[in-house]
Formats: sequence, C-alpha cells, structure tokens
Amino acid sequence: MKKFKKCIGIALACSMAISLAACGGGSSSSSGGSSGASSGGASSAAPSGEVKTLIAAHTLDTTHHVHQGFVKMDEVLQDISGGTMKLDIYPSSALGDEEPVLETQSLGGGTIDLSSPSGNALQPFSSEFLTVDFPFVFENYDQVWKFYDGEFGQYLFDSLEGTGLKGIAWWDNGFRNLTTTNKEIHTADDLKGMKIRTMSARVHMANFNALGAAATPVPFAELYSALQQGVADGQENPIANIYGNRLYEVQKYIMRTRHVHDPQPVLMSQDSWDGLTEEQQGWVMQAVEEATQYMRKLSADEEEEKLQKLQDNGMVLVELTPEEHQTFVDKTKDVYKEFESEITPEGLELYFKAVEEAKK
Ligand code: EAX
Repeated sequence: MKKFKKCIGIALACSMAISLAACGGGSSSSSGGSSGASSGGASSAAPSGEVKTLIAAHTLDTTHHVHQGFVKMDEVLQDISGGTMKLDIYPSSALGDEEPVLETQSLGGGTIDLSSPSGNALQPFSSEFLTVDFPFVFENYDQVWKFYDGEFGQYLFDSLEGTGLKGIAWWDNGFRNLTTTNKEIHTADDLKGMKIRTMSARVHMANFNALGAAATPVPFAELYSALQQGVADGQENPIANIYGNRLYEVQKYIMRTRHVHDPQPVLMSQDSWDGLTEEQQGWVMQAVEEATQYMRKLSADEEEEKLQKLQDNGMVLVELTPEEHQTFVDKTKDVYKEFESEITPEGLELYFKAVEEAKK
C-alpha cells in the first residue's frame, strides 16, 4: 500500500511539475527580477538579489478565508523579507485534490511548498489525525482554538515527523452543515437511504452511514457537477464553501447541523522548510501567524453574512430545534469507537484531556 502510494505521488509530482511550468508558476514568477528563484530551488537559500517564491496550493475559491489567508501571508512575507520572499498561490484545486498535493509536498523537491487541506487529509500520514473528525465535539470557536492552539494541536503536528510534512499553523475551514437537493431534513431519520456526498475521510463517511444515509465520497472539485447530476442527494460543508462554490444553484435546503468542526492546517514540505535559512524560516512563521489571526477572524465574521447570501440566492434555511439536533448527536455518539484502535493510547488519552480542557 505504502509503495503504491509512493508511485502515485511520484507520478503526480511529475505531472504537477509539467502543469506548473505550463501555468508559468515557479521560476518565471519572481517579481524581484531573477528568473532563478523557483520552486526547484528549495534545497538552497536564494542568493542575494533573488526572490524566493513558495508555491502554495489549496482547493478553495478566491473569496474563501483560506485563500485570503494565503494572500495575507504573502503580503506580510514580502513586507518583512524586504521583497526577497513571496508566495505563488494556486486556488480551486488547480494543482489537484488535497491528498495528492500532500503526497507531492512530502516527496520534497519544491514542486509544492505549502498547502492548507482539511485536517483529515493528513490521516494517511498519521492516524492520530482521525480524532479531528469526531462528530459533535466542539460548539464554538473559543473551544476550537483553545484545543488546536494547545498541547494536542502541537501533538498532531509532532506526529507528522518523518513524513516529509511540517505543520506550521492551524487555520479554519469551519463548522460543517448539511444541504440537500430537494428534501427538508429535521431529524436523523429523515436521512435514511439518502446519498450524501462526503470527503473521502473515513470518519465523515462512518458518521453519515451511522445516520442512516449512504456516504458518497466525491472530490471537492467535482462536487458541484455531482450534485447537479444527482450522483448525491445532498452534501455537507462549511457555509463559506457552499457559498464560494455556488452550491446554492444545485442545493435547496440548508440545515445548520454543525456536526463537526473542520480544521484546515497549513503544511509545509519539510524539504522546502529545510532549504530555507533560519532568517527565512522566521519570516515564514511570522507571516503565517499574522495570516492565522486574520483568516480566523474573517471566517467567523463572514459566516452569517454568507448564510444570508445563500438565502438571497434561493436556499431555504432549516433551523433545527434542540430535540431535532439531538437525534443527530445520539445516532453518531459511538462513531469514534470504530477508530479508537487505530490511534495510539497516548494520543487518545491526550485527546480526551485536551477536549475537556478546551470546553471548560
Ligand atoms: O478542505 O472537500 C471538502 O468538502 C472540503 O471542505 C474542502 O475541500 C476544503
């Protein structure tokens, strides 16, 4: 399995190198003059006068707070490095889906330096990341950021050691909500037999199967057309993603289930990181920290506004009563048990302790 994945990763790295060259990414993009500042130069620091360009990839649209986070990071990076470092940002799955992008990053070589995937895309690299998808754990952002900025967030990043990936920040995707094409959902029973698109994340799939639906994994880039063609009867995503991908054109109802919070960590290729000077590493960390504060605030601030825009565009908001909401909680309360044996005892203990702390 491992070997097989590596082959895919290498094939992807090659095809991405070609597509990057075709897009004019990498070497030709330095604003500071030299054409030598490229994605291929990760193993040595850029000589003076050259601009070190980091390639950043994500799956979201340009209105999304993840994209805006990278834009902010680029601004800060250019500013504090005196114009010697910058980002080239590839949104909307331009360089591929989250897991293949991570595979490419993990192989090094600077084809892709940075990405910000859903936390669960890291599960093939560290099974400790299965915990991030456990349903109905956090109720608000205070709890979420206390949790990820604390000991367990660091533990998850540490668990990536040796994978070729380095976690440098915890960004936000958002709390996920259910939408459907033509059926109003009030209780878990209403979901029986419905095909619900999920990410290919195993806990998400188990969650929707436990609710009586048939979890149907589809890559994010294909979600709109999958819904349009009736491949699935509904899907689940944070409000910003539903809005940014115009899912209101193919979905009628939105239920505020907030069934799981989805962290969107920022990952750097370890090889790219190791190729930076200490000073450059310091700039990257300062830039990503400023971008983190910025994007978290943007995400929270824009949620209600984007929910209103979904309704302005014809979606019907279904607010669940506490009793209705509880039916979803009850049906999924044992989902985490299916995955416990894959997580280290040390990790599980730390996880439960950190959840309790975050909710105090
Ligand atoms: O990580 O696939 C999804 O539904 C995710 O929310 C998206 O790719 C952002």
